[in-house]
Amino acid sequence: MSFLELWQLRAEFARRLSLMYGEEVPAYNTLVEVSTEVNEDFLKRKGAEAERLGSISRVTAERHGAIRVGSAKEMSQVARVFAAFGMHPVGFYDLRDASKSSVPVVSTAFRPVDPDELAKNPFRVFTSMLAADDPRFFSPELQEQLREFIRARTLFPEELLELADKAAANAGLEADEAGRLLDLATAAFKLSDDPVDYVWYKKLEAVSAVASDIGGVTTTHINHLTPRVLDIDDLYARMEAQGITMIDEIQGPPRWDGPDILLRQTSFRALSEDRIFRFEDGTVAPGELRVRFGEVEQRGIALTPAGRDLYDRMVAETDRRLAAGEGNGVRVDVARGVWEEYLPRTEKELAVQKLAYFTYSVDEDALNSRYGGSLQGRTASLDELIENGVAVPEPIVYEDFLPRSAAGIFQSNLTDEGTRDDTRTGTDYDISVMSQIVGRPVADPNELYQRQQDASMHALGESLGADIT
Ligand code: OOG
Ligand code: NI
Repeated sequence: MSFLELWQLRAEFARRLSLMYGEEVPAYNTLVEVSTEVNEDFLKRKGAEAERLGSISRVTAERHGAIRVGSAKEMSQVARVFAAFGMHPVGFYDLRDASKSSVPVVSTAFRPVDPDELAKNPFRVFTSMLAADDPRFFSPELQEQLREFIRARTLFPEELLELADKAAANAGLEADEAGRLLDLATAAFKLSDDPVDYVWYKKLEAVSAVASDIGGVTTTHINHLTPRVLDIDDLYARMEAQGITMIDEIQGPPRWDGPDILLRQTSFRALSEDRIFRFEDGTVAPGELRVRFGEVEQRGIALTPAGRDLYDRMVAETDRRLAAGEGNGVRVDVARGVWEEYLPRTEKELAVQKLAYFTYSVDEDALNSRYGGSLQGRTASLDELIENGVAVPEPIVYEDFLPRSAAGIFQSNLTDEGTRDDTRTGTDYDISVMSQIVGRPVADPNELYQRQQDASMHALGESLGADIT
């Protein structure tokens, strides 16, 4: 019998979810096919440079999923499930205020945290919890009904949770138990054909389509599964050429001829799906719901807090210029102008200005020509080594999400704004509250990137025998 390690379980979990979602939402299969073509063509065009932000095998297999749960208890359970796949909570996102529409959720993402694990398989899941206690969205009566409805359902059977704990404790499972874990975990995210209580669903939908998707049904499901591409503009054009209407814009940074930073995403609305409704008089009839969609993303370099501040200022400046009527109201054109003014045009400059995270390798030729082949016992600044070409910065990829894009993605999925009473004060959530909810510490993404960069600087010093300042 063979033993499967967590990364093998994770890769198989991602593969099974992908197969299942492709059956449920056929447009997803088209998206994956087009993504694969885009990546192959990019590799042909760019050669080795194409793989600077991840090997082609990693990128081609790479997906993120999105799921939504209804309570702290469900959040802590899903955390146990993901731990069995080596996926841990990273980052806190509050989407309640990030959107014009009513999006009553707070979120984290479960993902591998070690660079080696990410390289083996980077599957991650953006996981949102309904803020069912937020009085801006839910009246006291509705809060109580929601709590009751969610308390009465079981998203994750006990057998799944126990197997998941065992996998996490033993860093893997034997093949037969692994198979069972994968069956149960995949099934937990399948779109259910249980009847949907029409009146209850519509009551929640009046507040927010996100609330009804989470609290209006007795199960959870994958909301979308997102492949990664190396050229999202190319993908966008090819999908439109296939007759699939994408949302108006690519979210996040614009295309420009400097380094790709953070994350660019776009999406299309999936078709309605058949569901069964149960009406007040007890009759049951088929109907349709349209809650899922297709999304695709391109990932860039992770920014330091200073880089992120700059990014936020660039976004604010883009908003300001748009509001002032510049660029004919085309956001990406305005943003490109802002990027060209504010952001360094090379990775090297991003590294020297400490705006983004990098690991470093040694260029032996530069070491020979600049320092006679050795820096043994000497002191050198990292800036000097970067400028001289001895320390070559390699970008650390952004593995997380952007709240504004996430809100945009939620929003592109809604036809109705929903309701929100802003005269009331919302409930407080932050990363430490989220840690309590999840039942384990939610990591700060910047700490993970910083740790990776520090380890690389340390290794650089060791290999050069130099003291790097
Ligand atoms: C999650 C939306 C956020 C992303 O990629 O930013 C997201 C959801 O719709 O549940 O997936
Ligand atoms: Ni997404």
